[in-house]
Amino acid sequence: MSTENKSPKTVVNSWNEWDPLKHVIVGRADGTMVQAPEPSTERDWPEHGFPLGTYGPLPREMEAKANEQLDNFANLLEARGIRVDRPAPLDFSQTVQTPDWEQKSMFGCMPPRDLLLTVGNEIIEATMSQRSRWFEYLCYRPLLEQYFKEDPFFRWEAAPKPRLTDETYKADYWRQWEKKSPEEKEKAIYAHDWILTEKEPCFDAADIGRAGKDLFVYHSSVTNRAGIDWLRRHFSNHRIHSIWFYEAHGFHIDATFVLLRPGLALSNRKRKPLTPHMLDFFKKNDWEVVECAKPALDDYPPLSFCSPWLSMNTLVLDPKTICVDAQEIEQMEQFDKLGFEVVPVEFADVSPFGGGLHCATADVYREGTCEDYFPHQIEGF
Ligand code: ABU
Repeated sequence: MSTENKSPKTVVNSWNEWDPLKHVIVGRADGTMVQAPEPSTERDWPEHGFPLGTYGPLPREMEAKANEQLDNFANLLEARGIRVDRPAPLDFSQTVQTPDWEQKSMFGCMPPRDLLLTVGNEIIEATMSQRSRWFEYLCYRPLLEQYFKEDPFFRWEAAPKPRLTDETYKADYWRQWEKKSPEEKEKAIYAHDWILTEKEPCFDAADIGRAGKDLFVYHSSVTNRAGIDWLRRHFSNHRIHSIWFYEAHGFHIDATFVLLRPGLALSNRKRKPLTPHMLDFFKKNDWEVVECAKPALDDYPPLSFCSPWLSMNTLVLDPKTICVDAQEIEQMEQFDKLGFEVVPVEFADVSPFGGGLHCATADVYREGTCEDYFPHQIEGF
């Protein structure tokens, strides 16, 4: 598992979340930080040594456990004949800056899915919307350079780097949020009144669910309308569906609404879709949308910004085989009943490093072509 070339035949190709997986990137936990405060993010975990305003590397023993689980996962995939590449971590504790701002720390490179969006023979580096993650693409450059040399058809793209000045964020958003009454918070959820303004396009790649011609994009706290508009113009041969859910400050579609195989999607049992017509759209195209099982955890694990809904954060190896966090007994049982071969993967220690099995991976190659799984479109969705 190095960035060295193990297979001379790199081909970038992946159109959806389920075709047979043959080549994937698996992240690393090395040096991951509790990020320094920035307009979009403030960590406040006093009971675990990081009160508001403080930052620093996640404890070394946590990092070692997470890396062990990531390495084991990579080995498991390789044993199934899947090529695995790994990113090159940086010193994430360093201060970074652009002409517009200085940020006291970076984040890490555990979740490649957040940054890399593969659509067909193209990989896009997402804009990201946090200053601490602005330079994260550098961890993947050795791999992307390699793919570019090896695959003459690989389209290497980067979305416009956002300025991320104070104008990208609503002023004093978090203080104002704390002052809101429950009714006002409810109203904000329905209005998707999140921290990003529409100053410039912003999106995380993990907000996009891929189903051939149709791409579903979560209008979340890290993806704004301008970001969705940029994706719509960029993927002009695709249909981009902007969706959102009942969740304050939700982010990333892969713990909220997961496309499992043609005709089957998994929906979060708490974060209901708020987009009009969304469920009708799936029904009209003969897709079954099932509610996920009860997650193993009741709350966020220590030092993790990821929710218990990582229970849904799974990696489909092919339409019949799915990797699931081994602690998610009920979710595994549900997948079993839905006809999947379930591959349990010990992964609970990875959560504080930015996600679950889907987050921890980015597709490079899945067999298959661009298909139309939704021939019946609905006006306005
Ligand atoms: N990156 C997926 C995490 C999303 C969530 O915690 O709900």
